[in-house]
This record gives sequence, C-alpha cells and structure tokens, in this order.
Amino acid sequence: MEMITVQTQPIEGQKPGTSGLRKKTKVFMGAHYLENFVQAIWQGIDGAVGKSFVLGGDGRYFNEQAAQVILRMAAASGATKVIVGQNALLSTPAASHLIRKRKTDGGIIMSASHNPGGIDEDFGVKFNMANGGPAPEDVTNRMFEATKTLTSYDILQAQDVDLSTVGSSKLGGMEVEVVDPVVDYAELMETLFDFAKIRVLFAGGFTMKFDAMHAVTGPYATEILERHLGAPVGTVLNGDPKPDFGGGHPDPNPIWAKPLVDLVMGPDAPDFAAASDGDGDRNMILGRGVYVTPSDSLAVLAARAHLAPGYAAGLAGVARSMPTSRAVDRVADAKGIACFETPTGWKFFGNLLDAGRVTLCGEESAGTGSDHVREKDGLWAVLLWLNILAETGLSVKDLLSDHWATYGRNYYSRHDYEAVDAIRAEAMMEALRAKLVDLPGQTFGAGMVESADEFAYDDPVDNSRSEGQGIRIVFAGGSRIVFRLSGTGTVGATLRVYLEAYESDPTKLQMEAETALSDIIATADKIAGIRASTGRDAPDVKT
Ligand code: G16
Repeated sequence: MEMITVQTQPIEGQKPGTSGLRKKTKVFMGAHYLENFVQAIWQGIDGAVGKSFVLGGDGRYFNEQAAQVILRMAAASGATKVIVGQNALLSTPAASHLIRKRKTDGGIIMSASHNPGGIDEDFGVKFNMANGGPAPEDVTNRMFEATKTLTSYDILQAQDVDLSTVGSSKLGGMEVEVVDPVVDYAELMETLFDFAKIRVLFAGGFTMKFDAMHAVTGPYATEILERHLGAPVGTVLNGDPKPDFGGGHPDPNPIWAKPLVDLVMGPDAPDFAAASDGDGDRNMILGRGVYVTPSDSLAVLAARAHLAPGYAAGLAGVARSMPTSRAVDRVADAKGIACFETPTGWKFFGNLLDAGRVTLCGEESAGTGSDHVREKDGLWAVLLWLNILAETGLSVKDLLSDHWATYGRNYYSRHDYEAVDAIRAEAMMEALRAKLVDLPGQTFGAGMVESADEFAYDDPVDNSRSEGQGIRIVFAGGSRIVFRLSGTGTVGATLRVYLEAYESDPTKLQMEAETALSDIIATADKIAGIRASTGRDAPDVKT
C-alpha cells in the first residue's frame, strides 16, 4: 500500500448548504470532486491526524464507492480508526449515536437526504462533530474556504476494504471497524421507550404501516417494529434499501408518500402509519383518516413526551426552526418551559441540546428529535408517538383534536416553488427586503401587519450570529407568512413560502388547512408577487 499525493485545483461551488454539500451524483463522481471536498473537511477540522471517525450513508448510488475513497483518504491523512456501517450503511441518527457512543472525533455521512438517488440524481456529503451533530457554520465556512485554495490531497493506493462483513481490518496504519448499523441504535431506543407497553398495544391488534421508501430505515424499522415490538411481518413497507430508492423521492410527505396517505384515508386504513426519508432523519405521522403536520407533531410530542420513560422527568425546554409553526410555543408556554426559535438547519439546535437548555426540537421539514442524539430522528419520533398512543389509548385523530381543543390550532402549510431561476428568486427576496420597513400598519386580507423583518439568530450559548435567515411577516391575531430560499436544492433556487394562521374558536378547529389559510395565501402573493417573480401559477409542492 502506497500513500500518494495527488495534485488538484480548487473546484468552484463546493459550499456546504443547510446540511452538507449536495450535488448531482455525476458531479460528485467527476475528477477530484469528492476528494477535494474530503480534503477540505480535513482542513476544516484541523486535520485528521490521530483522529477517529464514523462513516456511513443512506445507500444511494455511489454510496459504497465514495466510502472506499473516504477510507483511503482518512488512512493517508493520519486517522487512527474509522467505524463504518456494514455495506457503508448508517442512518443519520444512527451515525450521530455511534459518534457519541464511541466518542469519535466526528463522522462523515454520505446522503442527500430526501433528494432522489441514482446516477442522474443527487448525492451528498456532510461532516458531523464529536457531539454527533452537524458541523456548525464556522466549521463549514472553514471547509468552504479550504475548497478555494487546496492544491493537493493524500490518498492510499489500496484494494477496496471488505465492508460486507462485521469485524476489524487494517488499511495502511488505520483500523477499519465494520459494525452492524442497527444494533446500537435499537439498544438506545429501548432505553427511551416503554417497549413492553408498545408490545401489548400490537398484541391487542393495533395496526400500523411504516413506509421505509426503499431507503435506509428499512432495516432499522424491520428490526425494531417487527422483531422487538411484535408488529406483524409486513408492517414495514418498501423495507429494502435501493440505490435509486425504487425510482421515488424518499421524502416522507403527502406528495411523495402519497400511497401511504391514500391508505390511511381509505377503507382499509391502519390505526397508525408513518414514513421516513432517505437517511432516516425525517418522519411523517398519519392516523386513520388524518395527516399530522410536522409542526403539530412537534407540539403533540412536546405536550405528551413525559408519558415515555426517557422523558418522564419533563422537558428542559423546546426549540423549533423559525419557519416551523408556533404550535409548540403554546405548549411551552403552558408548561412554563423555554422555547427557542432558531434558523432552519438542525445544526442550530446543537448548542442548545449540549447546554441542556432544550430536550426536544423540531422543524416543519418533517424533522423531530431530542437530546438522545444530535440529529433529527425519524424512527425515534415514530416510537414516541407509539408510546404516547399506547399510554393514552387514544386514536391519532382524537389525540390531535384534544390537542387543538387545549391549545388552539395553528393551521399551517408550506408552498414550494422548485427549480426557479436563481436570479429571479434572489431579486424577489431583495424586493421583499426593501418593503419590510413600510409593511407594519398596512392591512391585507390576512389582517394588519404587526411586524415584518428578516430573521437573524443570536446563539445564546456561543453568542454567534447568523443573519439572512428568512423574511417573516406577522399579522395581528397570530397569522404569519415566512419567505425563504432553500439551502438544500441542487438545481436553481427553491422558494419556500410558509403559511400559518392561528385559530382558537372551538367551532373552527376542523377545517381544511388550505381553506383556513386562503386569506394568508392570497396575501403572500399580493405582498411578494410570487407568480410574477417565479413565472409559476401554483407551487410545485404543498406540504
Ligand atoms: C435539511 C436540514 C433541516 C432543514 C431541511 C430543509 O434536512 O437538516 O434542518 O430543515 O434540510 O432545509 P431547506 O429549507 O434549506 O431546504 P435534511 O433532511 O434534508 O437533511
């Protein structure tokens, strides 16, 4: 085995977004592309010498080849050990757990999350820190700076490591330990939830479907739901991970997981259904005849988490990303606990979790999690729901109705305009920015504007400041519109419009969201001129 230094030059556009670097797979497969970025990762963390890492991915096309390159570069760059999921598979939350449990210096996760996979689709790489959480902005900025100046990288010339068999081997001077990707994670879940109680629920005939969408959670869900908890075989659908996710978008929302939504709305609906995404950190929750928005799910979990053993002591506090509905704020208020508002991106929860200031956090983008790891966790959310359903004996629908009757309802929807011309999208945001100062006091269909600003976050733990995190317009009575450009797309710009209306009138808690939000939707277009700017008549995706 020989270590070689390969001459390279900076490649443009390797700026990590909301969650790592995501590009078309063919771009990642291009000459030096992956290698340059991995070299930039080493530079961003002051080198790999003497360090240990976790490595795994969601199994999408190029996953294992990329893992072999990363291993050879880690070995050449002085790392002492890399713990790899068998067949280079690890869900994002399982990787976060392994980093924490095995006290490594961080980990590399290969995923483009919910984006489709395949040679013509997307690939991604992100770095997680020793706390198990996504690298914060100062670190990703250092990586980006490194991508602009690097001139070479070191790599070992060696045969591929056998990643199909659990066990340890040597790659140059570095140890490679291949581990079962599921075992440690399943053990962790058992410490948080009342598995015995959930087993009784299933034994009593409770029915469930979990759509793994041919992505990484298949093996996790099958092991935990069917083997540990006794759910009937066949509870997990699409449980075998595929490099192209079976040709679908592994995005657990009513658009991409439509068959599951149709099932719960139909005559053969199970009591409970859920889905997870490419890398297992997102979740969608459904009950018979009902879809639970991610924002409502966060609020319900915050209200009832104490029913699960891992959270019996109550919550230190909660956090949500700014565009997430303010339903959870009402729960926090009632419980007298802190509620933090952070920018979009799980990385912003890390400091609050590390400092013990929050126990639960979540995002409108189908992410919920707690201090058990430093990533959002799809299956964890499903298990917490199951634990709550087992404890209360309520149906999902009744649990939601009960929640709204107690706290009021934050009607909520997100409209996405995808692959919009980036220059036009930026121009629309710029025009909105210019309007902000004049908006307060003006009246639209949605009511009078109470405040309008561009969100900036001052981290209360490390005092760092993040600016330009979305434009928010708040109306008297609690309605709100947020405009943001996504940081995870790979083509053009994705405009996200987040729409929220609060309702406490008991006779108006069961409306269709789009009906309840119609004034807000019209007001959003009126203020921002969305149709004119994007050239689109309607959003591509509504969640
Ligand atoms: C990532 C981030 C999330 C974020 C989501 C959407 O999720 O981890 O924190 O909410 O993207 O971000 P954006 O609105 O910028 O597209 P994932 O599941 O894709 O890793």
